[in-house]
Amino acid sequence: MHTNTMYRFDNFAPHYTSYPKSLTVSELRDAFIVALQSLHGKTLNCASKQEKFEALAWLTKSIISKNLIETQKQRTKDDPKQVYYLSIEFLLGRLLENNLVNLGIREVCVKALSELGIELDSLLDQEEDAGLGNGGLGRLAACYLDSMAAMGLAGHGCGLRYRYGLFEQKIKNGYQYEYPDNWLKNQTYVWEYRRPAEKIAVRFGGTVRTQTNGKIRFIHENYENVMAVPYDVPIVGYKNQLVNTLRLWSAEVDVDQYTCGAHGVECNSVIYYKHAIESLTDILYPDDSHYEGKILRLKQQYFLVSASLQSIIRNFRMQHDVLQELPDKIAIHINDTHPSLAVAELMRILIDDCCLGWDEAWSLTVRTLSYTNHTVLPEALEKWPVNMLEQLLPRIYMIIHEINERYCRELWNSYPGDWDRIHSMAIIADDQVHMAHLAIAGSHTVNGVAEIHTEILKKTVMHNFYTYTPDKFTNVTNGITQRRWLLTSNPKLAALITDAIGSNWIEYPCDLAKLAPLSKDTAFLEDLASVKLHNKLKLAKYIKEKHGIIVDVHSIFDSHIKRIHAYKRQCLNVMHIMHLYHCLRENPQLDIPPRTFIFGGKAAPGYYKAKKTIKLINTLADKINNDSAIHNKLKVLFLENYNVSHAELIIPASDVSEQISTASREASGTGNMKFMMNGALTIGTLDGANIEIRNAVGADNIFVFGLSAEEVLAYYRRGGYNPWDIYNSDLRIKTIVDQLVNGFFPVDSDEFRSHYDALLRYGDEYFLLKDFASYVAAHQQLADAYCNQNRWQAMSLLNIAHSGWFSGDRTFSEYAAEIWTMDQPIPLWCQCLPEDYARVNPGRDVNHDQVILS
Ligand code: 26W
Repeated sequence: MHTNTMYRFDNFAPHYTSYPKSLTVSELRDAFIVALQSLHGKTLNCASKQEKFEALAWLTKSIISKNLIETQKQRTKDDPKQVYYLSIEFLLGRLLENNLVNLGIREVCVKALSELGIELDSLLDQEEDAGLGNGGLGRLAACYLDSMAAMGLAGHGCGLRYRYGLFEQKIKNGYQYEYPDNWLKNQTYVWEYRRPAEKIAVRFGGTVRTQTNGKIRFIHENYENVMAVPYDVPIVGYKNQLVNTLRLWSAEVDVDQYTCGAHGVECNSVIYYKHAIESLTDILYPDDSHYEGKILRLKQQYFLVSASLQSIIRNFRMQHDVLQELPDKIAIHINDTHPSLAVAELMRILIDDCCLGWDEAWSLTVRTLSYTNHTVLPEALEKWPVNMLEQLLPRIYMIIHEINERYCRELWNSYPGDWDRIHSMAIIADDQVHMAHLAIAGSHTVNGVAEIHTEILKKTVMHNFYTYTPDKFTNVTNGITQRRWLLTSNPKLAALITDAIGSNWIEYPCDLAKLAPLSKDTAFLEDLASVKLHNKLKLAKYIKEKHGIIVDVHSIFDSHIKRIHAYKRQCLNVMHIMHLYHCLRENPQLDIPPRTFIFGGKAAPGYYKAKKTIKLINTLADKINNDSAIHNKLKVLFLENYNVSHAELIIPASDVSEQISTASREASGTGNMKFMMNGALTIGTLDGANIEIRNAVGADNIFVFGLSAEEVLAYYRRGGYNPWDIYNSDLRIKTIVDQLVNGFFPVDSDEFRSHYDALLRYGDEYFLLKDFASYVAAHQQLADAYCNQNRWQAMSLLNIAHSGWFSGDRTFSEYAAEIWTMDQPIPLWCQCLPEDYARVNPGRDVNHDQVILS
């Protein structure tokens, strides 16, 4: 689908022009002083760093505000199709620098502040990360917001304004401890606009009765209203004066319903109610892999969906008289199943509030909604108990019930008598509501996030749905924003690239391919190496300050940063390090390039084994870092409280990117793309987007190992394999596995028993032992390659050169053209014609190899 769409549209010149076309250094400097005065009543000398940060953010926001107003005026006039991206997570990280870059005033700002004796970087560090997400899914949503704004399309996010984001991780004695992430210390977020006038009532509980007056009406009564108050966070387009919004909903008490004295409610009870209701949006669930049937989570999901859809339809009706135009003017995207109640809520609004009949409402609903799946892990698939839904959302449950009845009837017509198939596809089965089934039935398009992932969906998890409606299914490989992950977070590399090929790549990331011929230019490769060294020094400084550990900046910086999960196999990495350590202990003179292994990531608080993995990494780090016998050839670090800002520091400084999930388990991965774009080389399995990265960069410029997805799935079908065979035949493995429990580590002998048992007693579900030998071999190849620095730098450059495909701009233009069918011209993400693209991208023909599972 990528091939035909990206060249189809003419270039799109945004016609929005306004401030800050030409902001001078002195204007900005003076405005900053004024901002500091008005916000804090302070002069420069008396203000703290935090106050200076707030003043700069406030000033930046005032510039954004003008553009926001202009954008909205223009949109009201043009009435373009709007897309709403519904997601329970948006992992924004910090916004100040990104906003300055996107406004095109970062350099002016650096100069203005330096005239006042202030370093911009020191202010940037004051901003709290907005950590409203667990990991990949939330960060992807944030990247798409950036792409949508940069490409000038009317696309908005809808999410929740959690009072506390993903927990703050502290490591004590090697263990993870969780603390509340109090990111809204001052109660407000510098970037948001609170919009109480646009609040929406969301109904919970109560009963439904029918009223027949010629036409059946459903009357919902005795419910409890929770007010959803929107806070809009502006999303700034890249140098196009355009601002979209991320609307975050916060739960508040309906003051009219519960004023003191009214309804016999005591003042104390009001406070109690207020607390109970407002706690709805207090916390982000800290789990990205396990479905848990917690009622608060279901409440959050409905709250997000109901507030967003009511507000979308309200705005639509203010501008349009004909409801039937809804799918032409609005696209609503469901980011994983968490907002899939949108199917039933849209039906409710269309039937109960807008008085449409079922068939018409259903047609509009399906034509408006689309759904992305982000995981095939069976334990992550959401299913809500029928009685919970029925009690909490009685009207919504009635609608789901009806959707299910009709859907099953339809299936019966296609597969008469095939009960097993119908049961496997039903929306309600075994007293549970299957959210993915609801999302598939109620959407016009369903997509996976990497080619192999989509294939696996079609062949396994969603096979029956695919057979039934093959045209609904498509793939859209994930992407990341080059503006944050290269231009902003790696300014030295960005400048080097711009010097070499011009700045076109910022808007047309496939232009990066023009770097490829420079892989033969030794002088350029040396410049590339010095940029990496600069970034490594910066990270080393942070490590020294934060963790008191000195690392060798000439060692290989090998990073494994992501949520801690068995399928992501941090333990396989640990096993390899244990193996290297063993080799060095046996032979301290062993000639290997020195390595610094960097880990970062959070474990879900209830995920016992993942938390033990953190303890294992830290225990190994203590042992290795304090062993003088190995002459500093190995260092291991676990960086505390991994978040977006840490990723921005680690990725530009890394030589190697660990993407070693058990094949078939990682839907896509997006960290892999960020590393690639920053010139790190991937060591990885043929899983998720790694496959497409290999296609893009060529097999010589990536270190691939391990079982293929097909092999893994075949083992699963057969019930696994016998790990003892490997344990007994490979002494390296036996040594390491025994070390987990034989007193090698100075911990209780049962400390890592669960890891030992998972490998041997419980069949090594994630194939660590099976993939170990080929992982070690790939690491050996990697070490050999690193010893030839010229070759290494050339490989690194080719990774950067071929990373343009993984820009979120490309992903987003696929969504916009093929799924949301936007009516605006969709801007190009790539300027070259297909044949030119193939020429500058020898590894990746635009009609590249398809991933097909047999
Ligand atoms: C029910 C609890 C729950 C919560 C979140 C289950 C599953 C999730 C997400 C699907 C987890 C997630 O973040 N998935 C990741 O999505 C990324 C963006 O598409 C992919 O790159 C990752 O491979 C995928 O794990």
